Amino acid sequence: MKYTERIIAEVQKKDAHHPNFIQAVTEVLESIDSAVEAHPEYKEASLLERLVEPERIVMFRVPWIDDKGKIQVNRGFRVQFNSALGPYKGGLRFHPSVSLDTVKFLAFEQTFKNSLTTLPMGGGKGGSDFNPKGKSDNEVMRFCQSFMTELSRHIGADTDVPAGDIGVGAREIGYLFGQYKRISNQFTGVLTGKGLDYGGSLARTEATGYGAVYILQSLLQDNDLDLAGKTVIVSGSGNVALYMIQKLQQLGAKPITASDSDGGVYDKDGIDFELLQEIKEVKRGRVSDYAQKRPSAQYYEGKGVWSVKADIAMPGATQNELDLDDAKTLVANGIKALVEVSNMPLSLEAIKYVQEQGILYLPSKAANAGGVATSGLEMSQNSLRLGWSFEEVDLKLKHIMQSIYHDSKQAAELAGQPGNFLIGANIAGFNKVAHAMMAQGAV
Ligand code: NDP
Ligand code: 2IT
Repeated sequence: MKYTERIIAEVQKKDAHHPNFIQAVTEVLESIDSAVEAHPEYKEASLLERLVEPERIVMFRVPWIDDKGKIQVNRGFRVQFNSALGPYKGGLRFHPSVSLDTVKFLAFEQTFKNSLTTLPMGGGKGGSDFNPKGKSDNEVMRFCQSFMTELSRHIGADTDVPAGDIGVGAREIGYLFGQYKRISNQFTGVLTGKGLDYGGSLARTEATGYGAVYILQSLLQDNDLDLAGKTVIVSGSGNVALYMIQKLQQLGAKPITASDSDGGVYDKDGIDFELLQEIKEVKRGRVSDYAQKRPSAQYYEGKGVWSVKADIAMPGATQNELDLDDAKTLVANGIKALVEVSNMPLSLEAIKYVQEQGILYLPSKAANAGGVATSGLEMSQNSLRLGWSFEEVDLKLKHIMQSIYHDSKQAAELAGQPGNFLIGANIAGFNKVAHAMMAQGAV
């Protein structure tokens, strides 16, 4: 049995109750096999055993008082997965579906993604099963203050730097930062995604969506295709999906769908970015509100957007949003490219199918790395105690996405799998982490 296969089997056994984590580990280990086999010293050093075991997991009670004066209790998590390349870095997710499995898979993925950015960041992720939806601002604030009261013991600008993810945006980061500052008596870059008035970076809000479109551009150009004029199906309507839609339009493409957990909208005239932004960011509304305001839009309750015919698909909502049947529908509809923008949006079978069918495919570790890369740039600005212009940050983001494309492509070629960006991104991300872990000894 190969070393990678043995470790996958061990994780399946040890973490049998963590299916998403098993899925993420399987995807990575299967694809880095050639890079691992080329270095017998990795097996000697039990490198993979260490790579799949988080350095530290913190789980805690989050009690908070709702508007009726009742004490509510949620569960909080922070998984500090790997610090070989820098302080733990990764977002916080507030969603009722969040479990230890969710944050473990995300922190594992984050380790390789952060490596791909080439910035000095280790991998971590956290969150809670708290649902911000339908809560008042005061309730969200009291929850965030309680959450940070415990989390503050475990993080720091040189230790672990959280950011946003699903359910954690500018409002939540503001409350979390305020409480950290109050407890620690320090104004430091302990969180990213901060407001522009208090240490945030220009272009961080837009970065994940913009970055995904920049790397899509590299992929299309490399294949003699033009982004202008292409129709794109997008899922989600949160931070990532919104700014992906904006950048696609700026570059002449036509995004025609958006969705949330209640349903999807198809707008034959192309999504009206300002209207969707107003509904989602200002009013905290639903995509069904969008459909009501746009005569050209159709709303599909409870349905995904994958049956809409288009040139390109960019899932941007959550994990496992496309299974094998959805992938077959996309291929049957003549899709040319699929860019994963949410974390782990495709099942293992769906990825395999899309690749076998010769669809241009970019995995999420490469495609959504622009968010955390710009968080890395926010950390740099905080350390320097100065701020760069939007154009400067955006240009750096563009260069990072181009170099992720190039490094992943090159790693795939070296592995004898030209054009396989799953293998390329995973190997390029893994190599750096592996070298650093070997250099740092048995830790
Ligand atoms: P938001 O909370 O801003 O938006 C999430 C969107 O996805 C909403 O439209 C939400 O709909 C939908 N959604 C969430 N959970 C589900 C679900 N279980 N089923 C169906 N729809 C769902 O989050 P982001 O836009 O920040 O994150 C989207 C994805 O991108 C996530 O996978 C995240 O991990 C990833 N990502 C985010 C980065 C960032 O910088 N923010 C960076 C890199 C990756 P509803 O309102 O109904 O819940
Ligand atoms: O999944 C991700 O990369 C994020 N949610 C962003 C993490 C960060 O630290 O900016």
